[in-house]
Amino acid sequence: MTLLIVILVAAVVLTIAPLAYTRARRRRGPELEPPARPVGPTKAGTRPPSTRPPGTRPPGTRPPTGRPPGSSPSTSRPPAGPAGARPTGASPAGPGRGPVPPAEPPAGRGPGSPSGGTASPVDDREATGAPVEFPADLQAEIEAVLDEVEGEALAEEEAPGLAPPVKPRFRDRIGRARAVFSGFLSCTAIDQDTWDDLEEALVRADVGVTFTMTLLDELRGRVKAEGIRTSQELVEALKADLKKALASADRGLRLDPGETNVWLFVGVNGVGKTTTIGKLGYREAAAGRRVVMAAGDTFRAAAAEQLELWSQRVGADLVRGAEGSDPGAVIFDAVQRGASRGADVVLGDTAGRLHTKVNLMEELKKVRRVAERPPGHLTEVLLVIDATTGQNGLTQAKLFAEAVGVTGVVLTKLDGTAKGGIALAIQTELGIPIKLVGLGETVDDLTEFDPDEFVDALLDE
Ligand SMILES: Nc1nc2c(ncn2[C@@H]2O[C@H](COP(=O)(O)OP(=O)(O)OP(=O)(O)O)[C@@H](O)[C@H]2O)c(=O)[nH]1
Ligand SMILES: [Mg+2]
Repeated sequence: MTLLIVILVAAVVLTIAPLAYTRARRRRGPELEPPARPVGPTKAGTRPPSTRPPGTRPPGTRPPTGRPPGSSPSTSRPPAGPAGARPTGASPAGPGRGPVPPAEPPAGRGPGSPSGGTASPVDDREATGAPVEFPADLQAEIEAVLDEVEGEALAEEEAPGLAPPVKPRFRDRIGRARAVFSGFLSCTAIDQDTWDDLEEALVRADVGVTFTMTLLDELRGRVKAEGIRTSQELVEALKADLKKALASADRGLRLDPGETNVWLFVGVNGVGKTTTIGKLGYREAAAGRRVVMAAGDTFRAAAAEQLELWSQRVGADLVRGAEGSDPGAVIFDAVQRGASRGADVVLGDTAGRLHTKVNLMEELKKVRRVAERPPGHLTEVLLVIDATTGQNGLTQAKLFAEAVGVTGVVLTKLDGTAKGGIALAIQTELGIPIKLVGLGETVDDLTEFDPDEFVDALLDE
């Protein structure tokens, strides 16, 4: 009897055990199958989605080995756009012109995904896409394998760089400003008409009345003193005077090695701050520097989205906040992120402000104070001025310089205006060096301000 009972129990155990094992396997899924991961912009403090195939991450975007500390503004890395994230052509168009790279499917193998196999009708959690739970030891193993795979992909991705931007020539871009001087340049002798033509050209170029008068007086003096007789000699004397007026000791952008340099961009609405950050970020990344972009213009969501497009193109980290959130907090978080990633420079965007709104200027002062706080190392506050606004730019420069201190000017849209003379007014009246010039909307169209090249482009036939 006892023997019969033992045989029966053994038979039952042998039948049930394989069934139970099979069910357990179905519930867990295949070994090392990762859980579905979220997609979209990642919050600092969470693991970013592993959506990138190898070879698609631009340089300067290696994720930290540990997980970043939590912060309120969200941070994102460029998505794995197959082409959009890494321009290779010599003259890529700026964001907004080309299509936005499509978002890639999440790495987690969700239901119906090609690599995830077919959803098992046996397990409804898989069929509905509900997260699959893993035992702690298995989860650790999964993380280790994913880290290894991602590490290999990064090593591959960081090798190639961005194609350096192609420097535009002033002469090719400032046709409208050149045209203003055509009457003066066609003079064949030095007579009253010549002086009238020159005065008119300087005024139309928006050099400013004060500077125009000073310049004309000085030239008349030189004509007498140096015995200048031909119009050609007069043009050469004018060029020399203009170059002297624009000569400035320091036009370089300060970037201290080993520091989390912060460059803030300020200026009124629509002057080109965000576009300049995009172009400059591209240039810095192409030179092998790690760039973080901070969407400090929190007044409208579109501003952060515009910067996000640029960050994707450049391969820079982006830190942004919710619409209407504190811009200082965004800059703070961007600096922290830059420091933790060993970034060379944080490019801080700010809202376009009307200089008449004192409270907005106060906010900008606050942003500056945040940017100065270690580990932040504020090395540039660049005032972006739209050259088409002419003398109005001078008023802006005065107000911004008073409020936040300005280390240099970026003069944008010089390609579409006759009023390039504002460059002279800013430098001669305020003593603020023009450091960069925008000569168009694409990523290539930002260049250092070379006064000699500028003056020659204006006045050479
Ligand atoms: N032609 C030309 N257009 C430019 C240049 N720089 C910027 N732009 C254009 O100017 C427009 C405004 O540029 P944004 O970068 O959005 O200006 P912003 O200062 O950030 O504007 P807000 O965010 O509204 O304060 C965009 O259409 C740019 O493409 C330039 O150097 N030349
Ligand atoms: Mg902007």
